Amino acid sequence: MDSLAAVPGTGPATSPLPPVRTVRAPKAFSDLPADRAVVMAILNVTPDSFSDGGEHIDREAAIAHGLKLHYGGADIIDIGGESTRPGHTPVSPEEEQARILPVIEALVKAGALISVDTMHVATARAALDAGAAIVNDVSGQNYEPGMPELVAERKVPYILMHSRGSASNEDPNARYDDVVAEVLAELAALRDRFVAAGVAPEQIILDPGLGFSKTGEHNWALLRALPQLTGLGHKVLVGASRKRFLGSLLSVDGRLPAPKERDEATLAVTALSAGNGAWGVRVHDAGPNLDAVKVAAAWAG
Ligand code: PMM
Repeated sequence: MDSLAAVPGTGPATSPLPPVRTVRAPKAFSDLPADRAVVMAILNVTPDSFSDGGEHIDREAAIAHGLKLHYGGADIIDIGGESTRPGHTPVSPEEEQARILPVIEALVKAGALISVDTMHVATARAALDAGAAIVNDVSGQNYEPGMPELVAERKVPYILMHSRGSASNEDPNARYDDVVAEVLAELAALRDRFVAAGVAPEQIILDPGLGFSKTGEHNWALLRALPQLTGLGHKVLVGASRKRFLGSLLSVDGRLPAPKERDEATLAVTALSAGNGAWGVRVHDAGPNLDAVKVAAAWAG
């Protein structure tokens, strides 16, 4: 016991040594590791997100959780103030900003690299002014006018996620003859519109948008097609964490495990995504996912 306690991260809670995952996290996009997939940790400052909704709506709780993610293995913290869950209550950009800006400022001060998860140009701009370094936009085809111009002007990385407009698998748009071919074509067309507006191709990170206008079968087909997606020539981000299709996979007698009971399945998706060329994974539980991407990198050699 005593000899184990000399190994960082294995000691009791009172050990003077910090846990091994307490790394110096990247402060700029250019500091992100290139030898393994990147871990983007989710921080929803919302009352109604499907997994962590309501847990961090209080500002102090959100900052505390962000610090835990920052010191616990996250390379990037993705901060959002509006849930995308089906049936969510839309929030005004003003309310969204009131929720997230103080949290962004505090975490930037602590040295964290922040992306802002927003569909609103005004919120993206305010978040960048507050120190965020990346824009994560889940609006897909319905992006707000002015978003490409803002991203071009600020020269920041932009996560362009596929969506036909809804985070519901019951979305009437969730119909495809060939989900892989259609999602790839729609992402490429959107990418071309952003590039035409002056965004450099290197700024664009593509995301298949698992669960957004997609059923579980669509999600699995897109995960299987990761090598084709990376073949479009951009970094690719995968957001599977705790999502319903993992719940359906694990369900027994029709009972779906709660979102937090899907973390081990999430780790499996993380390792396989990293092993199939994903640049990054967007996850709730930073530390274990960091371990998983390290395993995938070691495996790949
Ligand atoms: N999923 C959600 C929210 N934002 N952003 C990207 N880029 N990719 C995703 O898959 C994605 C996202 C919904 O999940 P949450 O409610 O846990 O944040």
